[in-house]
Amino acid sequence: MIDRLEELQAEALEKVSQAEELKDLKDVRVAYLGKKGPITEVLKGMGKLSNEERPKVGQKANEVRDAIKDAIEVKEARLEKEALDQKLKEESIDVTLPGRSVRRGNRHPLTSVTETLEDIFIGMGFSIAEGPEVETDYYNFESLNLPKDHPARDMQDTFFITPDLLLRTQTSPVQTRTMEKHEGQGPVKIICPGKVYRRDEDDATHSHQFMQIEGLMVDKNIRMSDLKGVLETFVKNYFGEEREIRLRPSFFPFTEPSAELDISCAICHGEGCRTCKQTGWIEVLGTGMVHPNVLRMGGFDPEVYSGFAFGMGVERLAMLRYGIDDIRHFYTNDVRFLSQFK
Ligand code: 2U9
Repeated sequence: MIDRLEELQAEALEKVSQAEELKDLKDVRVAYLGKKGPITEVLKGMGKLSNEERPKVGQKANEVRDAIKDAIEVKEARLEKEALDQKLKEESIDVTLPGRSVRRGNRHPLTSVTETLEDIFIGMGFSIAEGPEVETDYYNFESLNLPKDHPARDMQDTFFITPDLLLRTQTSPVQTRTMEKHEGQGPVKIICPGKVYRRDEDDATHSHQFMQIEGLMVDKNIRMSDLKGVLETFVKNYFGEEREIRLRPSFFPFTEPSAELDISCAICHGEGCRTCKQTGWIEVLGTGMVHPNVLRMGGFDPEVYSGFAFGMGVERLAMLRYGIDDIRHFYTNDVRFLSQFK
């Protein structure tokens, strides 16, 4: 029996040394060490042996089993390592190859200009207020001192949805709504950025949909000098320290007195050129002291409170800053245009 065991060991070790794949080793393990294998058979037959022989055969069987097991494990480890080395060799990555660069997008110029404007006014203590783009006749017109027969309410200028519902023509309704929420208590200090709609024919300077930022400050003792200080700070921040401002009388139904704010032309420095139409000045926004009727409709007592408001078109401000000559560039999504604002 001892001889048979030694024979089996030699046979198994030979097969282990010939094994080329992990699968071959698995076969050897099943064939020699498995439940139905020859060594198990030997161990099962030990009952028939004499008391003297039994321990010797038992010990030998264990030795043979351990030797085969060890040989399989050593070979297994070697084959696994070889397989891994081979895999690493085949799948090696050249880390020195330059990567494929991803094209980075950028904010839409109207978004970045809006954010710049917001930052400037937030820096002066204003908060941002938003409201619906579909408005009622009351908030868009009536509450802003635009009575029923006012030409701005003409069907020609406004997108009406029903006789009482329309697409807002300015962001001013947001300001009346905010005033109402304050229930007659100041201060109100807000800017309202957002889309507005007008029944204009689209051309280089007009669009039926555009963006506005309007501002409103209401408190006790607000004067025209506050208006001028805030707007001058805004102009110097947005257009540059060297820009001068001037206020030119104008008319809006919701402000009294009303004015247009001009900035000095950066191209000709006041000499007169094509950009400023030979005037030396460029119109930037409309402004004025809030009309007493508008304060009253917003829930504020015009005997106690006063305020100023202003409104500007974001596209126009972006066009002035970047020298863009056609408003339609903002809406046609030509990447050659958009990617210049990184
Ligand atoms: C309330 C009271 C007053 C907002 C104002 C302007 C003057 C103005 C235009 C600029 C170019 C609109 O985009 S544009 O076409 N806006 O000139 N807007 S004062 O006045 C208000 C707003 C709300 C309660």
